[in-house]
Formats: sequence, structure tokens, C-alpha cells
Amino acid sequence: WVEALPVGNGRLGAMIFGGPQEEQIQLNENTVWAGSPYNNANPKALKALPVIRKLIFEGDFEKAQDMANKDIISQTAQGMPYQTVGSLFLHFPGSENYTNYYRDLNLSDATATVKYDADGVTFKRVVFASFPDQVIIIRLTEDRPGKINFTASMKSPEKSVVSARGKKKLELDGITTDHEGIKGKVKFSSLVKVICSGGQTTLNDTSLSVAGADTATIYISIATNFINYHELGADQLKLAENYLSGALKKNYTEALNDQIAYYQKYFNRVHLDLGVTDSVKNPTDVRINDFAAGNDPQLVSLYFQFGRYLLISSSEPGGQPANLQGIWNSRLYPPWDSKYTININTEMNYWPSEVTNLSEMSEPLVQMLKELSVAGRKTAKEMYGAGGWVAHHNTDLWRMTGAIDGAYWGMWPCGGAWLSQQLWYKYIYNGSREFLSSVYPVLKGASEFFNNFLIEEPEHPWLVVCPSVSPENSPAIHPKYSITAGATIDNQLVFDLFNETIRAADILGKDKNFSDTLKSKLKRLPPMQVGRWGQLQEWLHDWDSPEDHNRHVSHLYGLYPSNQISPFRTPKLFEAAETSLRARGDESTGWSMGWKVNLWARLLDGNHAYKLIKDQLKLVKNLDYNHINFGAGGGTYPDMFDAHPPFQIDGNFGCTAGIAEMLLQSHDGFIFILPALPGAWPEGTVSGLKARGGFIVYIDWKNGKASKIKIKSLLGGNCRVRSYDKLAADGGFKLEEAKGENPNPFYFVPQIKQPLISPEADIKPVNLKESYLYDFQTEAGKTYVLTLSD
Ligand code: FUC
Repeated sequence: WVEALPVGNGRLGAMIFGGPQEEQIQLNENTVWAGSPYNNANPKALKALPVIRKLIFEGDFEKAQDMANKDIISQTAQGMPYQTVGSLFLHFPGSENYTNYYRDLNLSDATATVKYDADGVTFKRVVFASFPDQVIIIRLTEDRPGKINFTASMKSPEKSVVSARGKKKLELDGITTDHEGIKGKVKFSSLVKVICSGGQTTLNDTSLSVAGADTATIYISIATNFINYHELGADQLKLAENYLSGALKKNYTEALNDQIAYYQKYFNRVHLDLGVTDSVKNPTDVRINDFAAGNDPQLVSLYFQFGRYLLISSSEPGGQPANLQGIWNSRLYPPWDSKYTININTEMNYWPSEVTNLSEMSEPLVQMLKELSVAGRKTAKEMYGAGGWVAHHNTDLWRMTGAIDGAYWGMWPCGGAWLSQQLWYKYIYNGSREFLSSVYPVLKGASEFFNNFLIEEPEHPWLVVCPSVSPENSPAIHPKYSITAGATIDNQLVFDLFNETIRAADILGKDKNFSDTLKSKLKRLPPMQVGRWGQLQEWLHDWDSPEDHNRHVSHLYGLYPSNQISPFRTPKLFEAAETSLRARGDESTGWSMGWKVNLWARLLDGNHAYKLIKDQLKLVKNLDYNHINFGAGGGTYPDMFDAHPPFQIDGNFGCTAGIAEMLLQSHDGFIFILPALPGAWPEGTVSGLKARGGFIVYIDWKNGKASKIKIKSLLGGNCRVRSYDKLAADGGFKLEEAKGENPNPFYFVPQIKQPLISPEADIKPVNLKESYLYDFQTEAGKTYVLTLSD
């Protein structure tokens, strides 16, 4: 399965195995999940809350965690799995002795091709998932007429029935499974229709055969009875028929051209060229295997574009957000249910969305946030007696918002705070007041929850999130107990959330009193602290161990994706973050390494970021799902899917975002050109990356120096640029040395309180490479050119 190639249109996904004798097309539809509408709040939480808080403040973590396990963690369902529809099989008789076998996935037009010769004939299959027509299309051709012979059948591990006779097509009808006491009620229908030129089609009871055709076009349509997260009842068969009859109105070429045009509108926005060597002639798995020791910069640009391809293919407006496996899953019980883990993984899926110019693709996440803000409002009230809305560390198709999986992992009420960051990113990259106004209630609701939930801890006293955890980690002094108060990531998340809500309210002219309340609470949040070995503290107390190699690096949220830690504004925290990251180590699970590419890019260390890319682009040779050690360290499968292991898509997305972050940053009050370029990429071109404030950037570099920069302004306003190289304006505009704060309203850099430094901490001064900072005024729609000055 991890050698098969993925296609998708956000709603439908298919994995193409590409066998000459037997083709398997494994199918997914993004609402095929076990269970049915439910929520899983634990009503005992309300009474237990003050007791658990008291235990935590007294340092009795064991009792506090035991109690949270019973009274806060859900005692009902722990999340539903995302499930496969099943597979379409095409059996080709006479293809046993094939030669010249070839298959590919073409990222430039989103088609997958299989070719081979058999019996003196060249056979070809092209597969794509059409967004405009909402079906998957397979085209079979050969170079000698009348040679296409095959039998099509379907199989599903779900409770299902396949029928064909009398229907003029294959039909698979199924229903998803019950899970943890929640009845499986998602009904789905998949229809397979074959249109041939020449030859004969025969329908049997459960299969369909084609003999002697010149060409065959196979349409796969899938629909479910899902209406929304709290409602089922749509007519899946009718919907599937509608998709199919709509698609059949076009001929194959029209359908292909429409899909390519749709796809390329997004995909072609960004080009990345890091150079090409002879390695590109090798198959992809060989290239991945050779990457670390070889010279194959094109594999990095390919991996980068594969990430963009995956986002376009797995997250389309109107569909569900990309889950742990995007939309591709062959199982009924995939790892971690292939659901939404929102203490890092779902957020990471969307890290490339703004910077790689695919803002539209986060629409499903925005929709999910709107739904969570409704489902989570009930949970906030029921569990914590708080206003606003809450989500814990996981959710699923049904937008469950209770705490799951045991308090060690699940006692984290900050999923909503982290996910909501995407709303703010969308605003500051694209500048739409209308968008901000449409999501303001979600942002405000997330803040309302913390406004109620924050509690004063007895020591300092600061306002903290309690009970909580620093995701999936515990201090060395009590390794069995993660439960805590005031974990650094929580402080950072609430800090961002409050600042953004205040700012949004101000822009929209709303909620002055509420903003004032948030402002006064902001001042009482714990500051980031530097601990005894110079590290950024993960917890409120100096508990970090330099031996801790946990894959989660939650406290570094402040460095990336957030902008609270900066070499220019908070140099001590910047040093401390580096100390923490270095101690955590490089090699880890896939997503952890993806995160670290971004973190080293933010630390302005391109060579270290590149080292992590090398760790990530290591070929995974163990493809045996049944014998995988889930914690054994990541890498890349032959089809370029990221290995947690097993496959988890966040690593692909995290690393894609990281590659962009090495070439362009815009979080620190300016656009930083080539902030973390590694020695391995002395020359190259990148075009179409997006910066905050609505700037589209083109960079050409040679000998490690930016030689030409073009910046297109979408919104107008001041453009501030930082570069290691001295620049000059090319054209009639004035480039000035920048001073003071950037007046561009989208370059919002919140003020951070001075960090608390432990007396033993040894902080080296930040040693920054010299750089230049410029300002110039832009007009919306205009492009500005900067060149290297001598
Ligand atoms: C958390 C992580 C795992 C994995 C899972 C989906 O439990 O710690 O590494 O990503 O989510």
C-alpha cells in the first residue's frame, strides 16, 4: 500500500497499485467513518475540577491524574475510525508476460499512469480524481485496436453487498461499523460504470467484463448519507447516481482537461528549482534511498511539491479537513483511527497552506472549527461550567470534544486554542476583513473559554490552564504523571489567542469590554522561563531534563509556528529554544522531524534544517504493517508518503512547510529573504511563496546570495524586507532603511514579557549574521523588483 500512488479530489481518494495483471484501486470517501453523531463529555468533570486543581497545586500529581482518568476522561467512546470504502479490482488476462513496465504519478497534472507491453501490445492506464466532476476516472488504451480485455470487481471489508446484473454497472453498497458503543450508521454507495469504444461488455452477478474494446473509460462514483456532523439521512445511492450521470455528460478529454485546469490553478502558483542532477533518471524509491549520501537537490523540490499536491488532493473546499492519513486509508481500524489529533498533527497538516499559496485548501478546517465551536460549547459548559467552547486533544467526523485516551495524553483542553491559530494566519496572509468577521465568533468563543477556565496558581500567582499537560510528555521527576498547571505551550497558546481576539475585536469595532478583560488577563499569564541548563522551560517549574528526547516539542510552539520567540526581539528566549531543541535531538518520528525542519529554519540554521530533511528522506524498508514499531523513527516510504511509522501524512506537510520556511519567513515584522539557506543549495529559484500582509515573492539566488527578488503586493501598504545581502531597487521606487515598527497592519508582533532566567542558566549572546532591513511603499496589484547591490 505504501508503494501505491495516491490521487484525490478532497472528497474522494484512491490508491493505485499499478499491477499489470491485476490493478487494485483502493477507495476512500471522506465521510466514511465508523459510528454516528455523538459527543463524549464526562459529566463528572464539573464536580471533580476544583478537587483536581487543588491536588495539582499541592503537588499530588498521582492522585490528580487518577481522578482525571475517572472524572474528566470520557467513560464512553474515544473517537471513531475513518474507514475505507473498499477496492475496485481490474483483472487483465494475458498480461502475465509483460515487459517495459513503467508507472508514475505526475505532479504537474495530477494523473497516475501505468504502462507495459504484453503480447506485442503496449497497454496504458491513466487515473485521476476529478474535482469538477466528483468522480475517479480510469482510462485504458492500447496501441492495437480491440485488445482491451478485463474483468472488474469490487470488495470491501465493511458490511456490504456487490451487485451488477441488470444494473448496467457495478454497485457496492455498505454501512460503516459500530465502534465503542456508537452504532455505525454511515451508508455508502459506490458505482462503477464502464464506457467502451468497440468490444463487448457483459455483466455477471457481481462483476463486469469487457472483451475486445479499443478504449475503455471507467468512472467510479461514491456518495454517503452524511449531511453534517450531527445529521445523516441523505440518499447515498441517488447522490452517487447524480455524480455519475453528471460526469458521463462530458467526454474523457473534456473531463481530463477540466480537472487539469482546476488543479493547475492551485498547483502552478509555486515553482521551486534547487538544481537538477542525473539522479532524476532513477526511480523515486532509489532516489530516496540514495538521497543522504548522494547529490539530488531535485528530490527536495519534488518532496516539497508532493506536499502541495497532497494538500490540494486531500483538502478541498466543501469537504472534510485532511486527517492523520489525509484521505488515504485502506483499513477499518487504521492507526490512531486516522482521525484528527489536534495537539500537533492536524495543525501541522495546514502549515504549508498559507506560505505555499494554497489558502483555499484550509476551508474544510475553517468549517470544522465553526462546527467544533458549536459542539465544544456544550462540552465547555457540561464539563467545566465555562462559557465559550473547548476541544481536547482529538476530534473526529462527529466533532467530539470530550477528553479521551487516558489523562496522561488526553487531559489537554487546548485543542481549540491551537486549531484557531489557522483563522488568524488566514487573516494576516490574505487581509480579508470579511473573512475575519465570519470567523470572529469562533475566535471569541475560544477566548471566552480560557477567560473562564484560567485559574490563579498559588506560587507567583499567575493565571494558568489547569488541569492540563504539556502534550504527551511528563517531567523526569515524576515520569508517570503528565498532569500539570501552566505548561509553557498552554501559556503561549492563550497568549496568542487573547492577542488575536483583542486585535480582531478592534479591527471589527466590537466587544470593547471583553477585550479589556482579556488585556488585563494577558498581563497575568506566566512569562516564558529559562531553566537551569539554559533551556526554555517546558513546564512552570524547572523540571526539564537534558536527556528527554520526546518527539513532542510543545514548548517550542513559541518559536514555530508562533512568533513569540525571535532572535531580534527576544534573543535570550531564542538561545534557550535552541538549547532545548538541541537536547531533544534530531531523529524521531516523521512529524517530529517535519516540525524540526521548521524550528531550525526559525533558528536561522539552514544546514541543521537540511540535516533534518536528510533524516526525513530516508527510505523506509519495512513495509510490513503487521510488524511495525510505531515509535521506531520516521522516514519516507517508496511512494513518498511520510512514515510515523506507519504512514502519517503530517510529516509530509510539516517538511513541505519547513522547506518554504528555509527560503522565506514573514513572522517577525518583515519578509526575510533566504533566512536559512543551507550550503547544499548554492543556487536556485523559488516563486509564488506567500508572505504575511499579502505579498507574493519570487527569489533567484546564486552563490548563496539573493540576486533578484520580485515582490507582488496584493493588498498594498508598507513592505519591509530583511536580507543578508545589500539590495537596491530596480525601477522607480524608493528603498529606505527601515526603522521602528513595521506600519503594515498585518505584521503584528506581540510584545513578550522579559523571560525569567534561572540564576544558574548560562545564556550565550545570539550571534547573528549581519543583515539589512528595508522599507518601501507598495500599491495593490503592483510588482517590485530588488537586485543585489554592489
Ligand atoms: C500522538 C503522537 C503520536 C501520533 C498520534 C497520532 O499520540 O504522540 O506520535 O502522531 O498522535
